[in-house]
Amino acid sequence: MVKRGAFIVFEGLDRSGKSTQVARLVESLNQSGEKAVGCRFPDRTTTTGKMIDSYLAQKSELDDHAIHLLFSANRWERSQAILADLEAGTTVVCDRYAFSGIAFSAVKGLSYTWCQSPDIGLPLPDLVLFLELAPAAAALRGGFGNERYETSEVQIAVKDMFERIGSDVGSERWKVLDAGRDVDAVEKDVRGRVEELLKKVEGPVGKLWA
Ligand code: DGP
Repeated sequence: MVKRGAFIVFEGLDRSGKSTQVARLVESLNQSGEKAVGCRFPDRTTTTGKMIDSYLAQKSELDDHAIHLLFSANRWERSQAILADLEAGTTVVCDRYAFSGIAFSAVKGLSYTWCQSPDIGLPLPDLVLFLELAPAAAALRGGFGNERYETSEVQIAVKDMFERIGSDVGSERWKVLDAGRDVDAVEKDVRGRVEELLKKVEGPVGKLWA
């Protein structure tokens, strides 16, 4: 039987370096002979993703509940492909996931448990690497653009919400990494944690919030 792949998620504030670390991890795993693919949410290429992109670019308005459900649908659309990769022995490294979903929606005042519910049953990550960066430091990194949520107030509130989510997920699965270090140092830390994980991944993929 093929050993299944690991499901690894990066979370963090905007500008915390997630996309760079996802790309580097996928490349280094493949170079060392571990099959790995990257993915990101929101996936802006699908029909729901295009609606999300327009909302984020502030070209359209949507009720807070409706956009939350669209973000969740965007994850469900990809879920079978993630499971298929994992079962085929490919590690999946994902840039944001359902934890961003709760963090960004709950800070708008939606109920935390209501925010969790549409994501119940999604593939459960084996490891969540939370790239921690002070919101002020994140804002200095190239500044914010014009997308919705790219303001210091939102990012500060989101950071607090991520802390609550991390404690609900539990420290076995949720690891906080200092993203204030240089890119290579963060990459080395990531790689060390992923090597530990790959030694022990086994059994079926779990279900989120179940
Ligand atoms: P990115 O493509 O990683 O820059 O993310 C786009 C923005 O959308 C970012 O500010 C975080 C936010 N976001 C990501 N996922 C969700 C989600 O599930 N729900 C909500 N409300 N916002 C999200």
